[in-house]
Amino acid sequence: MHLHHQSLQSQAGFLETKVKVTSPKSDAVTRNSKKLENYDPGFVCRAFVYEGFLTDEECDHLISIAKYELKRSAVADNLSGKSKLSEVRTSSGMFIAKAKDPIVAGIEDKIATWTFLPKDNGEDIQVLRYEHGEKYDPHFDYFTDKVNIARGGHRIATVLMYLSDVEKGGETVFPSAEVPRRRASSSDEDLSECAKKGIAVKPRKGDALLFFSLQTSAIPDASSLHAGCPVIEGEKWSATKWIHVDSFDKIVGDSGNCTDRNENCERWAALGECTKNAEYMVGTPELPGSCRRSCKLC
Ligand SMILES: O=C(O)CCC(=O)C(=O)O
Repeated sequence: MHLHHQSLQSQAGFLETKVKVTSPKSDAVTRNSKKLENYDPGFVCRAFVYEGFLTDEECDHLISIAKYELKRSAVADNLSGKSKLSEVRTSSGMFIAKAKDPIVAGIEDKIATWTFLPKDNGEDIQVLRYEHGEKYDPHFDYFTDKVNIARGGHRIATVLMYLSDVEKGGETVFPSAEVPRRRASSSDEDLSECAKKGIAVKPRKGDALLFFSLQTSAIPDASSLHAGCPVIEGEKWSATKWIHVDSFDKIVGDSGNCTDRNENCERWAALGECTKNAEYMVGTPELPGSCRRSCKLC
């Protein structure tokens, strides 16, 4: 896991980039795009911070929609996939329906532009409030249960938008992330002890963090383990957009034979079997095939 900072020069263009890496040893590096030309060619970025991704108005708007609807946050049970309350996650939150209003739709457009991932693949934005001492312990955003993967497949990426500054604590930390090899040292006294246990991002109103939970080969990336550190002073507001590998909006009903009847369907479909072996994979309306879901017929 490497962390890049990007700054928004204009809403339309993301060309000018700045890289800032905050390390466990409290080092911080800022590189401009020129210096990046000499950067390690084997370098693979899996996390990015976009400075000023949201305007103050967008941040305040999300908070104003959420603030009277908050409920204690839940986590998904690893085996059953069912939602449950847990001391692992003590924030409060709520979901805002996709494209609820023009401002929300505009934020979703920006996320799609930044991530190159379709809007359909995203879940509703979840707004979270962390009060003093509240946190989210280290976890992965990809699922290990079958229930949650059924809709849209694995979560591939997360965009975490900070809607407020936090006086102390509340950082997002990646405890298993690889520390970049080349960096200058300078201290960052501001980080909490929790944040010093990994590569950390300090919440700043309007900034957004994008990280990938799957490797480029589509297998889960263990270095994406991350946590929301306890808030020590102040209050933290954030908004999360989880993005899946496939459409989260597509209705997968029990009816209409929209199912895979073989666990290899997805792999076969990726190998082109939906066309090469259409009789088995797709079938006909009278005699539906075995991999209609993976062949994207529904
Ligand atoms: O609030 C944070 O910094 C982390 C939130 C998080 O891990 C999540 O929403 O998946």
